Amino acid sequence: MRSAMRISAALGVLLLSLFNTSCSLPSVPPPEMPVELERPGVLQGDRLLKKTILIEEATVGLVTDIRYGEFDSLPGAELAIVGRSAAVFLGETGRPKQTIRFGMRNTDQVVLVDVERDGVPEFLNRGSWASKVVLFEHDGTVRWTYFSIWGVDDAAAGDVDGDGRLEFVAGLNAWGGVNLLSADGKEVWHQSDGNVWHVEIVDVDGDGRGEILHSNAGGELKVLDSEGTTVSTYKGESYISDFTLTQWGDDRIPRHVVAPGDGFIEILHPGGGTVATFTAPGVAEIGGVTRATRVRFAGGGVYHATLVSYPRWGRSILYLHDEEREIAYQEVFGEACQALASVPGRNGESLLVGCVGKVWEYSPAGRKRPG
Ligand SMILES: [Ca+2]
Ligand SMILES: [Ca+2]
Ligand SMILES: [Ca+2]
Ligand SMILES: [Ca+2]
Repeated sequence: MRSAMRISAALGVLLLSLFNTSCSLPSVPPPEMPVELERPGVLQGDRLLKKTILIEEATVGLVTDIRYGEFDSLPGAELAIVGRSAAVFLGETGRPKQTIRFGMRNTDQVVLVDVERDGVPEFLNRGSWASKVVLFEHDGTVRWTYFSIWGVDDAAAGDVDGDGRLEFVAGLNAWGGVNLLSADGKEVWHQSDGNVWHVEIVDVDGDGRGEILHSNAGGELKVLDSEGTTVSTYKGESYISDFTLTQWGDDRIPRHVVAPGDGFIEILHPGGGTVATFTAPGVAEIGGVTRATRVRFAGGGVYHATLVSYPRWGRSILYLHDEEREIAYQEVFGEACQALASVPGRNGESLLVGCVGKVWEYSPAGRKRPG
């Protein structure tokens, strides 16, 4: 009964987010905003961190991905700020080197990918009911699009067969199931399931090939191999719809699951099993967009950062939990910020939060900005 109510509530959230709050669904009352989200500001740990604006660039729109790496043929790393409308690459001086505008509007969550691993990044619009899955070329033109009559909930990129080229997986709404797409965006296989809210490709068993990890109408997580065969199905403490990946323990790349619950954040092994639970007042189980990263500040402070964004309430909440799993920092934003990253500086890392046309940089208070 409880799980049926959760599915109904999750459907309601999805429909309401689609048709905005003007749509009334009498059978599913809209969830109330947690009281902790009402007033934007730093709620805890205001002496821990210093917050500055890294970049303000309206042309990017809502920032949905931030990546640090070698993204052009010139020496030195770049910081990629990817938004719904454009991507900006910053050089080591912090100045923009290149701006790429996307040749299609109506995007949702655009992330940086490199399909051929040739060092030239492309961009994936992960898609939603309101937008297609789109692979943009490096110059922002459209390479291919994918859509389904069921509606897309999410899509992700990863190498499932270990040949060095990325495949794509699309999670579809209602009874659309899960579809694996080739590097060219063509359907390879289909597996049935209900409401595939969120998908990722992650190497669950450590053999160098990615497995498909997705949530479903039952609030479960499911692991599929490269052929689409179910490897495992498991549940967390909460109903899992949206989730994200983070580094935990010895992870060199993000591969542990982060799922929001009502008032807490749960970290799970990608193959199943809870490894940590963080108290997080104001976090709601359903309707959020979750981002997470580990951050190692100068001076040795190591924190697990989680950002949960609620488009329907125009709010997001940032938590930093310390190694004792206590809340070290808590901030509410008066907008639905959707990007979080830790990036290296000269002494330690800094934490970046991407909002609408803007990226905030957090570094330890009382120290010079690293980098
Ligand atoms: Ca470079
Ligand atoms: Ca490429
Ligand atoms: Ca491949
Ligand atoms: Ca694997």
